Amino acid sequence: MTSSMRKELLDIFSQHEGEFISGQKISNLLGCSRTAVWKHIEELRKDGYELEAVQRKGYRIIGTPDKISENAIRLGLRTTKIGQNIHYEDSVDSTQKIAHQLANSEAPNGTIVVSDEQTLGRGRLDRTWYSPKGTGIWMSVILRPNIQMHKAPQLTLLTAVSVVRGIKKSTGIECQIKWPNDILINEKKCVGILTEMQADADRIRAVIIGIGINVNHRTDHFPEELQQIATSLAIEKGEEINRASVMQAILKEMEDLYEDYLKEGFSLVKTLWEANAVSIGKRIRARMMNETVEGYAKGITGDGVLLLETDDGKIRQIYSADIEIPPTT
Ligand code: BTX
Repeated sequence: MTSSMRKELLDIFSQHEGEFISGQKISNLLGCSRTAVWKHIEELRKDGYELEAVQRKGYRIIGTPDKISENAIRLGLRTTKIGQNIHYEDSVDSTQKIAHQLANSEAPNGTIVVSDEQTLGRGRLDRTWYSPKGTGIWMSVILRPNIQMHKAPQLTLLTAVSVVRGIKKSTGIECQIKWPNDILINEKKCVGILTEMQADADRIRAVIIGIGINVNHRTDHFPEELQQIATSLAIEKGEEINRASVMQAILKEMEDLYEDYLKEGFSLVKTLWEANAVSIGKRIRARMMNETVEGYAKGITGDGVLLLETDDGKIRQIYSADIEIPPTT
């Protein structure tokens, strides 16, 4: 079966999710014989899709393989912009790098770059992000918001909220956000978010949001230095998780929240973010480039800046830092 035929067939199933579609209807839509339809269905089964076939009703998909190919992401994706243009590769150095190139060549708002593996996944401040093959979600989303440049960090917080809500909806797992960009489960890091920008002097051309999610890693999959601090959705849930469904749920949350944000501003994101943040109301230590400050995390400003009350009662605005929650004595 050609890949375009497979895509068309998956599109048909996607448009009728959960319903049976008769072999005759599929043959009409694809413009091929009933025998050819049967062969295409067998090909999908070989690809790992579980199809139920019932006489006089037809076929329906009841299980999808844990693949994050373009087709797998598309089947069941309920967005209209974010994720509609998918750039997928089996292996890349960093999806951020490709997304920057695509953003430079006019890729539309909502384009996503996804890979099954990253050989040089990037974290903040030139740190590395461990992104082995077949286990995680490694993706970059290109947005082209018409907002003032200083507001771009709000999109990191918007993404964190979307990821937490998408993971909850697709797996039932509750995550917490640690300002500004870590997502933790039981105090271990499961997701990292990296926001970068392409801008002219006074205008954002593109915001490129990298999202890395440990999905099906077992503890011994992580390098030793990460085993105590990192976790995956599968470790926390105790079962393998379908990466495409998690990705689809996140993209849907992100699109809905992004539309609200562009219309109404930051207030909904702020409320949802604070409701899911682990550090707010707690004593924290903020490690910055040149100093470390301790105090109580009071909340975030409308611009997504962290407010920290130090022991002498002063409020510090923290723009960029690594946050630790010191053990209580
Ligand atoms: P960060 O700088 O906050 O976190 C990086 C730190 O997290 C590392 O120094 C290491 O201690 C730890 N770490 C590395 N890999 C993992 C992992 N898989 N799980 C848990 N902890 C880890 C966070 O940066 C931003 C990461 C963004 C990753 C995405 S993936 C798609 C996109 N492409 C790309 O190159 N980066 C982004």
